[in-house]
Amino acid sequence: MMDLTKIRREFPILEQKIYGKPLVYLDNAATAQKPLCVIDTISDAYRNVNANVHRGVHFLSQKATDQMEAARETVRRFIGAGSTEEVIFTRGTTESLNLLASSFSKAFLKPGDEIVLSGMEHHSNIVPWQIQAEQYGFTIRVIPVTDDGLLDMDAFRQMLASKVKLVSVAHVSNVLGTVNPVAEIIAEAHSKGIPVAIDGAQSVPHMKVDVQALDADFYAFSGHKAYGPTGIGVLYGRRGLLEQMPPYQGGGEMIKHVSFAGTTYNGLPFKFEAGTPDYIGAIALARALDFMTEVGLDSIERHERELCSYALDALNTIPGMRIIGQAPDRSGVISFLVGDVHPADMGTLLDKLGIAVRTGHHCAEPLMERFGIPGTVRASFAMYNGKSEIDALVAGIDRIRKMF
Ligand code: 7TS
Repeated sequence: MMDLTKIRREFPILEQKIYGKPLVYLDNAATAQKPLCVIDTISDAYRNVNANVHRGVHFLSQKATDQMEAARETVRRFIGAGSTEEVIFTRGTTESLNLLASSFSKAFLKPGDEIVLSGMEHHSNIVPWQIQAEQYGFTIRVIPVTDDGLLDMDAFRQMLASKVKLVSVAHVSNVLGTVNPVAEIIAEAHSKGIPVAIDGAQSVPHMKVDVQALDADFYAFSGHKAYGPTGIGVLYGRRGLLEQMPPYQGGGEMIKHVSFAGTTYNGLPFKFEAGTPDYIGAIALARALDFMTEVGLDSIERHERELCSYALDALNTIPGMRIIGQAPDRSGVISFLVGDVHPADMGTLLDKLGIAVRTGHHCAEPLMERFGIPGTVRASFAMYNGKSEIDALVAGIDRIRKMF
């Protein structure tokens, strides 16, 4: 059992009052709040450790480098990667996917090739591929989404018959909460020799992820959604593939030797980390991941799933409630519409009650189009949310509904 009172004490922002009402923070899929240990780690690192990494002989530079590389090891362990050479620090999921799209396309994709995405992707797993498709002439195919908000796996299997060179899909949908069967997707693709990239932005904060057990070839996530700081994220990549891929950006750190006659690149993972990295962010991300480990990934997942089914039951009692996404296997994200109330109106009025939700298309416009809706209201949960907050949400929605 999770001790919610104890956990909530670690998150000072949750004590805030909004318009005189206790903050009910249900926008965790956008970003999670930070525990004191992460805030303190950032402060301590700037006070006591700060110096540029990987280039100084002096004491502080060594110390910062050691802590950054220890952070890489923490990430490796947390996601079950085989080697720290396979753990690339980026600015977040978006940069991880842009790096992947850019370098993978340059190395492996040509006109006539295909890649497979899904109809429930975040724009950051769509647009980077469209940009590269313009340059390299490959075709993007899309796994359809069923009425319940699941991937159409039969359609997916049929797509693999052709010239597919990569599959890239979300582990968990940021709109529907659907947990996609990524182990099955990876096994199916691998049986045809096709590598698979997973967008883990909405999974890593909520469940135990093991990239080797999944046999994923690439796995991307953001620190800020996993109780870590903004501006830091990770791209895991299988060594054999990363070695064949060209650098994403050029600059310091990513080179072995530079001359105007020609330049040689650094080894993994530094080949993909041009410029001064966010080493303070990396150190604080490691603290956030350790914090999650201390609380327990199993406990976090169990708690959030319980909260989600409690919320679904309660929301379904509201007249006019329409939940978008009915997957049996789901994570703590619930999108909904109520009667004719516009999502933006619902969000604005909930805010007046101190309840933070997100409204709109959630950077998944193709998915909105699929369901024929302009947007949704979305409540999303984290380890520190409790049933009383769901009760506040449900009471708030019911009150607002009656105003229309
Ligand atoms: N992929 C998924 C599945 C996401 O949910 C998000 C962010 C991203 C990628 C991009 O992550 P970033 O950290 O690089 O921005 N999703 C959301 C959201 O649902 N509301 O705000 C951000």
